Amino acid sequence: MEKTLVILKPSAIERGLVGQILTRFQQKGLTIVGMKMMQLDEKLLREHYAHLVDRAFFPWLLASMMATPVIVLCLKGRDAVRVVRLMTGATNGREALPGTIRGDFSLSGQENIVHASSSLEDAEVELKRFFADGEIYDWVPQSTPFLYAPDEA
Ligand code: IDP
Ligand code: MG
Repeated sequence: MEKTLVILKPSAIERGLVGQILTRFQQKGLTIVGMKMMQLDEKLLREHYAHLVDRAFFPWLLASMMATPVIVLCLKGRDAVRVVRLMTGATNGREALPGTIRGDFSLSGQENIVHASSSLEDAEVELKRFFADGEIYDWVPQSTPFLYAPDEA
């Protein structure tokens, strides 16, 4: 089973969307195997957003991501990385399709509610970045036979 990282960004925390977003992932059948609140700092964000540090908007992104504590999630499921990206929608909330998290909750390219790992390789690196050893609980739900066929689980 794949694992992926989701961050409920300050835009989700400040707007009181945490419950609705968690509900979406749970309704889909994804398993929460890690979850905690943490305050991000500049050092960690420069690693996490290394591909964006030279962009003019990076100082705004930094401030935005440090504005409140965030909630980090590790979600587990079949093809979880791709499934969660589909549920997240396009980066810019104005372009994201209705039905996606960004499409339903955001009008912004920056204040776009959630981060989700974009590939399996990124997910592995990002989960190590945000979770310490012992903070991910690899439990198997009793409902697994009602979520997957035998060859999917
Ligand atoms: P992603 O979050 O959809 O993977 P990335 O290109 O990796 O998109 O960008 C990371 C984050 O940086 C975005 O989620 C958004 O918060 C912010 N960002 C990306 N592009 C812009 C922009 O053009 N203006 C402002 N913020 C941006
Ligand atoms: Mg990205």
